[in-house]
Amino acid sequence: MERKALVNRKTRETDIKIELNLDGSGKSDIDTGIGFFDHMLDGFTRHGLFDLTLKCTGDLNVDAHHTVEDCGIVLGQAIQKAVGDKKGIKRYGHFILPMDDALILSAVDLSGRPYLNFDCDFLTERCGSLDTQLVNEFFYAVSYSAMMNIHIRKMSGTNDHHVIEAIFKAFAKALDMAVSFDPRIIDVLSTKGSL
Ligand SMILES: [Mn+2]
Repeated sequence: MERKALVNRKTRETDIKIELNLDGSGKSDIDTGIGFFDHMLDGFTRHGLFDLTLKCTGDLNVDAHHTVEDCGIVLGQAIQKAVGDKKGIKRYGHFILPMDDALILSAVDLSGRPYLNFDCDFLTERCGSLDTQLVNEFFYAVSYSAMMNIHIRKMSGTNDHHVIEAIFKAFAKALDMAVSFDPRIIDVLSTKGSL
C-alpha cells in the first residue's frame, strides 16, 4: 500500500502543486519563491524522511502571507490524503529537537480534529523574506486541513533561523512517528473505532 498524495490547488492568489510520499527517503524538490521557506520545507522533508515535491507560484508582490498559508493548506490536504484510513499507525508523535541555542517541543495527534497550540516567540520580524509571524499561520493551516492536533512550544532559543528550523524539523520528526506503523495495532488506534 503506497501512502502518497498528489494535490493541486489554484486560486487568484496562489497556484500550488504538491506530491507527498510519507514513506520516502527525504528527497525534496521545493520552490515557493521564498528562499527561507524552501529551506524550512527541505528540512521538514529530510528529517521526516518523506519525499516532497512542492511548486508554488504565489502573489509575492503582495507579501509572503498567501503563499505560506496556502502551502500549509495544501500540505495538510496531502498529509490527510496520504495517511488514508490510519489503520495500524501510532497516531501520536512527539519530539524535542535541539539546534544549537534552540530547543523545540512538538507533539501531534492525527485525531481527525483540528487544533493548534503554537507557543513560540521570535526576536526578529523576518528571516530572509519569510515574516516570522507566518510560521504560526503555516502550522494553523496544516492543522485544520490535515485535521490534526499540533502543539509546538519553544523551550529555548534566541536565533530565529535556528528556532524556526528546529520547529519544522521537530514537527517532521513528530509526524514521522505518528504516521509510522506499530504491528500490535490491528485496526485504528481509537476507542471510537475511527479517526
Ligand atoms: Mn538553516
